[in-house]
Amino acid sequence: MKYTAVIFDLDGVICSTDNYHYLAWKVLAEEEGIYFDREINHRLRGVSRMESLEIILERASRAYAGEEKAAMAERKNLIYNVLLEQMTPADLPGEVANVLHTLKQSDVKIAIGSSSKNARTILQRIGLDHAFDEISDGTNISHSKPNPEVFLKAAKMLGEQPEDCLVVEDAKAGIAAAVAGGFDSAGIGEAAEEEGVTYPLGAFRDLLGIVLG
Ligand code: B16
Ligand code: MG
Repeated sequence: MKYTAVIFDLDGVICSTDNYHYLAWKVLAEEEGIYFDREINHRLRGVSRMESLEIILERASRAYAGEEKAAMAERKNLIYNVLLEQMTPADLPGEVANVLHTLKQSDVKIAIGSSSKNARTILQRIGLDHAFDEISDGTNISHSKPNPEVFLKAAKMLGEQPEDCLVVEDAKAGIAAAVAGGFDSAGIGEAAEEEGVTYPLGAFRDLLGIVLG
């Protein structure tokens, strides 16, 4: 076995919640008359809620006070949570479910390493609330990716060293966080092209060959 544990990012790796993030931010942006599109939304992957808002406000025509920003982030989260109510176990891809099951059967520890404060809600909606050994998410970190804190905390919770864990990511910020923390990484989609990625993943199931060797 090449790795004793695998730390999975959530949004864009286990399930696809990026469209809900887009739709919720779009409501806010339109209310404020700020230009926002899917390309800008792409830059929000793996980045915290407040940092996402700062990226959106780059296009604003006026400055926003701290309390206004906090209220906007809270409102976005309320809209996002309403959208999340549509999610069901059908939103968990079968290939992902199979890989998680095989890793568990092979005694590989699995954890979540997500910037989201809604990670537990999402996992519950897709039927994975008891699937992971540990969950490190936006509720237990002070620094968002590309800071490695979320992955270092996940490794610590698992009782593993970074070099024994593989991080699976879809975002530039996530691969940078893995590199900064001393983790090998597997990159999905565009993250497969990122500098520093250890394994570009063609298909999710390729993880099994990498981890179980
Ligand atoms: P929340 P990940 C990230 O999830 C999303 O990719 C990013 O777009 C979002 O801003 C961030 O979570 C915070 O989410 O508002 O729910 O706390 O990719 O790290 O699983
Ligand atoms: Mg992600």
